[in-house]
Amino acid sequence: PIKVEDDRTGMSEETLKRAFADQLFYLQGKDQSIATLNDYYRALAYVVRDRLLHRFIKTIRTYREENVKVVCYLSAEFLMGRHLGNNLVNLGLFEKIQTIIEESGLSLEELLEQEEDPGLGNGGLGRLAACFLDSLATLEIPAIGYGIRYEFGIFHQIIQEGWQVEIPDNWLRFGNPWEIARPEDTVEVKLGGHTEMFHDSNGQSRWCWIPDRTVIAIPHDTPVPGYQTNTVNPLRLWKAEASEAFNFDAFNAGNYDRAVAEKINSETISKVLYPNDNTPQGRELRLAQQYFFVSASLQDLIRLHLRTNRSLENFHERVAIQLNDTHPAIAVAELMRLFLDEHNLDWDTAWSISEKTLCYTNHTLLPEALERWSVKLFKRLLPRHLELIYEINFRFLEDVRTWFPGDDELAGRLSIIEEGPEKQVRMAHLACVGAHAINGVAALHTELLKSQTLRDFARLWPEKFFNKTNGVTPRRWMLLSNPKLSELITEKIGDGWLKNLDQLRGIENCLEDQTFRKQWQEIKRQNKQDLATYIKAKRGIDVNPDSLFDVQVKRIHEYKRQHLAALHIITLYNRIKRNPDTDIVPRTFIFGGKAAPGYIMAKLIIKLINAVGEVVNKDPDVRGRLKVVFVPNFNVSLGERIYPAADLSEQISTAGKEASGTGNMKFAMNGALTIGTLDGANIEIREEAGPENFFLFGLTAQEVQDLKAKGYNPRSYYENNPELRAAIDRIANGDFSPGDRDRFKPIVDNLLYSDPFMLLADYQAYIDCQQEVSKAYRDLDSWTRMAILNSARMGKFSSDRTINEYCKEIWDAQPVKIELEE
Ligand code: DL6
Repeated sequence: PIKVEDDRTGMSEETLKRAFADQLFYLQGKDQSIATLNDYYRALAYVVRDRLLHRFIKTIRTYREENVKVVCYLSAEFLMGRHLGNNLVNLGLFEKIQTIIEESGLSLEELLEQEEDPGLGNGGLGRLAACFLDSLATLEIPAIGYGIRYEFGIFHQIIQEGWQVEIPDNWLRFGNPWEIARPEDTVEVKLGGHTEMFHDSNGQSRWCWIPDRTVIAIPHDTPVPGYQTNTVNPLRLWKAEASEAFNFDAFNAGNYDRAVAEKINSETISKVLYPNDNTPQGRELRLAQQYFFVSASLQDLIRLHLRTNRSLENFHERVAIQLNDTHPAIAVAELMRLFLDEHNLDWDTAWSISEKTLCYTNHTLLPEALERWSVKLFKRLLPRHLELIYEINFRFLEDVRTWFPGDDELAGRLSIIEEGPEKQVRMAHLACVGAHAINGVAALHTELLKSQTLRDFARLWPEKFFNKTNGVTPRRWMLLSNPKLSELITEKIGDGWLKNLDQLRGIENCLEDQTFRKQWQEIKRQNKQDLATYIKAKRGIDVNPDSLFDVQVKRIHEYKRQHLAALHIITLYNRIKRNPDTDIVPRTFIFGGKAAPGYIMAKLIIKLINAVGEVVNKDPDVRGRLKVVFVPNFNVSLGERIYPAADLSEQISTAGKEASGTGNMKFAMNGALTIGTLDGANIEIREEAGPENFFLFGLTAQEVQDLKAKGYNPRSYYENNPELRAAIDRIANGDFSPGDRDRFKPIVDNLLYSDPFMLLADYQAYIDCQQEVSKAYRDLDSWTRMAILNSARMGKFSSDRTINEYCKEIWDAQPVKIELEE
């Protein structure tokens, strides 16, 4: 056996120092006299990667040798965030490396800042996938994340004159030390063409697919370590390349242009992430992306399976595939195609194995966010899959008709194909029919799925439905991002909470300890000061760390109602303008989040927030008591700075619209109080924290529906509420758009004449509730008690709890210990 050199694995300070110098010299080709910060970052990254690699290799070997069941998480997005800090934390090397780096006269913080934040996701859905990978490895569950290695991740957002401007995210420009290309595991993915009836020598006939192009999928693996375990699971992301042979044919035929065009075309597939959150883009390239990574992943899984198993009959006993929303739902048809056309299983066997393997998570209730693909497009890109979908649908609807004879409407509602002027494939229906488990991501969300969005499926198969309330990893979202608070907690209750977040309850015992409360407060104050320094550097705005930090960071979307928060700010401003001596609690309103580039209303909301800031921040009457800051380019790294510094977490979506939310959990863990509606996981956060430690306002999901049904007239709220009217008038009059009075007219008109997200109905309740918030903040000690209780009671929202539930109730997956030889 090959003996691994100690310099690559050793964890002692001596070895780590030597390894650092070695990597700098031999990998970066530099010594200390000429090395840049980026050289040091890369040298350190390789030191850490080396320590992951032998665990990684051992993990994979163990899985294969023990023929274990593996969880495969198929997701079009993985919003991993920076790797270096997290890997140091999970390997238990953070402090040691910090000392070494500081002894070399460098700052670890500065080196960590050198890493590009890999933004291969849009928001909650992609970040959830990343938290799940951390929990899977920490719980020692054999798992693979499968996705796309986008060359360009989510765009960088800059703010110019208050407007969002998008800059391409060329994150791979300087290489990526965390990934390892595995060209030997390349697979081919076919696209296009047509199908033909094929007769074999036994007189059997069947359809077969004659594709017209092939794309090569090259896997790039990123090791994902668990916290204080030896498990290091792979995140396997596929890069698209042109098939050599294909280009060659065209090239040889003298068609050079076509060869080049096809090469570019193929490589486009993994070029860029679609920057849409909760609003799918019905583009052909997007469907090609989905099929590309699903096909590559399923082929990879079947290959891996057949390496240690004699047949596919036990595939579902060795593999559980989770579909992260409908983006990978084409897996239902692709798995059938592979089983039938490539591995010669009969339909019933193939279907039974496929169904037992697949599980589907729904992440949205917004009807416009449910993916549909036109049958025409499907036929052009995936003709064989369309046939299979028709066959699956035919068999399914036959069953429906037997179970509910005569109910033709039911069959129409359940059908995978939506009839109409242009026929569509309903991807959520495909996923529901093809999976044995369907889940929502918070209790209310699952209830609404069962009673509304997927009602007919829930009637058909109640046993398929589960709730799996989301969670987040406390390693990144507490230990790494809020080290001071984590240290204080560990000092009081030991470090068991990092693997069992329920233990946080232990800090409730310190509630009466005044010194503890003071320490807690002081840490929050320091985190706020750090954020204030960052804001000053980025935006040139002075903010007062003793003011209440009122924060809303998330994608910009009308249903999330950033503009309701803007109406609150304008209301406070109006009060000051009416009476400059009015007694108000100083607040800093911090916003962050990206708008989809084509979402005009969301972009206008960003402009409005910045415009309000321009006026409020500079008005002498305000005397600095209100500050409005839009922090550009909200991403995982920025989240790590912001959550620990928040006093108030804004979770103010229209009830029934936010599936779960996960930022809400990160805030509360870090001791922010929530102002929120009864939506998504807010409900469960409030239950855990205690209603007395949560600022609740607004219509319930039921009330929202009732009001809509009754006939909602937003204008009557405007007419009958002078403060609301004054706030909206200030926008409409052009006070925030000098020289362009009508700039915000689309927002004003939308609110007055349709207001689909019912801001006006919730306005007064929100303003009153904010008044309660201000009152509570005046007594900082009592506020701190509530903050401590919030943090102490967030154990439920560890993604470890979520993953444990998936393992037991959906995946039937067990932990596997990875032993390292000495
Ligand atoms: O489940 C993760 C996350 C939820 O916390 C958010 O509430 C929800 O909006 C988000 N859903 C999506 C849907 N995108 N699509 N399709 O991002 O999922």
